[in-house]
Amino acid sequence: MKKIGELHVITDTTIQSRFTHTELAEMAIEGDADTIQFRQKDGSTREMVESAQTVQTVCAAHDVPLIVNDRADIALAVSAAGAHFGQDDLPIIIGRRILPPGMIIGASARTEEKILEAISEGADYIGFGPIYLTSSKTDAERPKGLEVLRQMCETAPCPVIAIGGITAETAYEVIRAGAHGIAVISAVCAQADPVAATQRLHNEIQRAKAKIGV
Ligand code: TZP
Ligand code: MG
Repeated sequence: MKKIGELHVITDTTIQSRFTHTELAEMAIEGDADTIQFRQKDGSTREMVESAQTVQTVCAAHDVPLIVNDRADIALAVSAAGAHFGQDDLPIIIGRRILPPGMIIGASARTEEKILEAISEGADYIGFGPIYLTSSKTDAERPKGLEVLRQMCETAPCPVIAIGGITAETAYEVIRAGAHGIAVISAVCAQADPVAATQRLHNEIQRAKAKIGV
């Protein structure tokens, strides 16, 4: 099984404009994020490749995996560690066919059936959410809550990365519910001090893991 990080910081330049993707990646890594996800929904492919390439340079310098959201072509173009696909993106089975076998593939799945389907098609981890209310994703579903997360973590034969409205106040309970890790946007990108915010999330994950004994 591939090693999947526990603190995925998703760089976002739509909910804030103070920092670039690369600056956010640098700060998140300084705060001990162990995975960076590049998520950019608009702009030209050329811009996206250039931006993802500078993020990849930072990630590679620190030996932190970069996962590219939605775009297998950009993940390949910048030699990212992985790609993450939602239910409307490239089917996992096709991603697995066109991406190198060593590449991490993450899949967003919201039901038990979709989780098992994604894993059978070759996903290495599942992104599950939103756990709480979020304003960072325009078409987010209703929050699933901790109890559904707990059930999904029991079902999933792979690491589950919880996403959606997770903060330093809730990271602990999310990990205690069984999530392998968390993915966040606003809890880092929209904070006054993204380095300190990442560090706090990291500490909360460690505190919960120590309690569980993993
Ligand atoms: N997918 C489900 S919720 C979400 C995504 C991309 C947004 C997460 O952002 P935040 O700010 O951590 O709630
Ligand atoms: Mg997507």
